[in-house]
Amino acid sequence: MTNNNSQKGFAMPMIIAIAALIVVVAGVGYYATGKQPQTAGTTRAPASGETEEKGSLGRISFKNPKKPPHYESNTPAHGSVLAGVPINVVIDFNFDVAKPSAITITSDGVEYGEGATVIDANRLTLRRAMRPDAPDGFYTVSYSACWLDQSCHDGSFQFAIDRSLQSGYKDLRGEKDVTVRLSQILFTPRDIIVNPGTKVTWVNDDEVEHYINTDSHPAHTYFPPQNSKLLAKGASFAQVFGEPGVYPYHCSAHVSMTASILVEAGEAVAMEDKYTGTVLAGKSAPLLDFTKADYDAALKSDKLIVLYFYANWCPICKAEFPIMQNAFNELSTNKAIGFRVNYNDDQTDNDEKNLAREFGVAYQHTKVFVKNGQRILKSPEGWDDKRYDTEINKALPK
Ligand SMILES: [Cu+2]
Repeated sequence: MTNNNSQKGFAMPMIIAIAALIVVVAGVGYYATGKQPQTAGTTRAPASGETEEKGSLGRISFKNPKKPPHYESNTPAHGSVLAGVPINVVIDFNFDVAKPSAITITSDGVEYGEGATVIDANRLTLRRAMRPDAPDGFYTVSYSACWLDQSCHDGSFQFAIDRSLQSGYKDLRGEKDVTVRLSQILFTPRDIIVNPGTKVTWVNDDEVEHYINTDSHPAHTYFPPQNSKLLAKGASFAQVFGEPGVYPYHCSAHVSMTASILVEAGEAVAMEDKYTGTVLAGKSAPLLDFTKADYDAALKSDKLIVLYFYANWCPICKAEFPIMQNAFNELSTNKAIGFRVNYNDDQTDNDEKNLAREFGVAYQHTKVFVKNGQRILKSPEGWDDKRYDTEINKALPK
């Protein structure tokens, strides 16, 4: 990575923090106690009272949740940080709830709950809509859960909204129909932004069976239309998302499968504006100066990633890299993304060192192809323009 972008020094710590947060979320499994999957996507649920530095909210500290008798779960999850406003808050019980149960959702003393508290038809869920203009910040949900015997019981939990987390989402607002593949026990792409009215279709590519389930687990009450039947290989499930807001979801069969849909009206952010690294070539398929944030975002897509390990003292690199730039300029696909990764020179940073180590790169001018997180090619040979064309086209996702 070269430091020819003055904003980079400022933006990188935050981006690394977000990237680290995403990794943490991906790696965390069930709650130790409740057997409940984490809230999906770029959100997480730290242990109660845990303090974490992340995103634009700085240090985050959540109080302990208060759980009344017969409490089961809630969405958003306690301690989760969401990339947008939840469409509603739901609290699930294993006992019939009754009037006058009530939910308040406040931040800095302002109420962001909208309309009345609703008791679902099954009588096990309390629900309240949230104002779509709720700002970034911390939210406390306080509720009174009443039983048929008229006794009421207090509970509370907290979550946060941090829209800067949207930088980790794949912006698909240019598309009316979006497909998410269930592949290798993951949702791909995982966290996405779509326009209101977009139809999202999930297709199972795996041999194992999957579900699409709205949070929480196992109540699945946040947005009930987003609950599929068991999906065998080749089976699909579709849902149109109308109301703006964030939709955390998961697969009930696999803890690694959490994701999030953000429904928000707008234009897809232009690709060039989305990168933190300098664009060195390419239009539909960009070739970038490596940054960890851009690389991590690419890893979350189904794109072919082409890495060039480049040393600024190496004459072969200097001669070959322009050939790679030409190759990217001529690509008409948006299914490839390239990175120039500094290697063994005075501009090599730790992320770049780690990447070289991860892929066992022993020489400068080595090319590495990565697809779906797997290294599919490593070549230390010098390539001409024809070889670039052949190798990239051969490896592009179908
Ligand atoms: Cu699954």
